[in-house]
Amino acid sequence: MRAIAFFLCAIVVVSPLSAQQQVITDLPEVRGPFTLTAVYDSAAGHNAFAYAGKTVPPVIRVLPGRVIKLRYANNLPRKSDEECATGRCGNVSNLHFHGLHVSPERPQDDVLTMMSMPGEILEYKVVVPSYSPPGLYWYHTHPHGESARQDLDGMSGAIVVEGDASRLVVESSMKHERMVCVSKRSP
Ligand SMILES: [Cu+2]
Repeated sequence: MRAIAFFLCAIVVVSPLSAQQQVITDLPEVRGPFTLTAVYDSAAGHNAFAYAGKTVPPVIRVLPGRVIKLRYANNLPRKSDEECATGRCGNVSNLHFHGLHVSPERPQDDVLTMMSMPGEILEYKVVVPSYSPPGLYWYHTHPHGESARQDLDGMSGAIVVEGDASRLVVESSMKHERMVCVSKRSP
């Protein structure tokens, strides 16, 4: 069977829910420097992003003109059971910041020369231009030959560029902004 996957995020504005009504937990959020780890999730049986002890990728929130500082630790096993485009996966990994108008040079959105083998760490400092339109973007792994497998494994997360007037409306109206990300994986 052909493997398929999708990743979809949306920002929704809702009224506060009571504890009984709360059926979806909020995604973790980061606004400052943080560490993202690539791990093998033995419970799920595939690779995953891990943050703060859970295999749930955080939502990166950033203002235009600021810098996303991120340490990406590749803790994937050296030997993989998964098949990639060119044969057995080598668990090489890196990150791509999808949709942002940022530099393709190291240590920013360099998917060509920034590459980590298992056991290695990449340090990203991604300058988000001051003219960046507020909105929803995403990050995912991008090692050529292996990114399809890793993205199918769900190694992706959301980026929110803040700063629009609608956020002020949300904060002044007692409404609650929630990020909902859905990903689906088939073998
Ligand atoms: Cu992309």
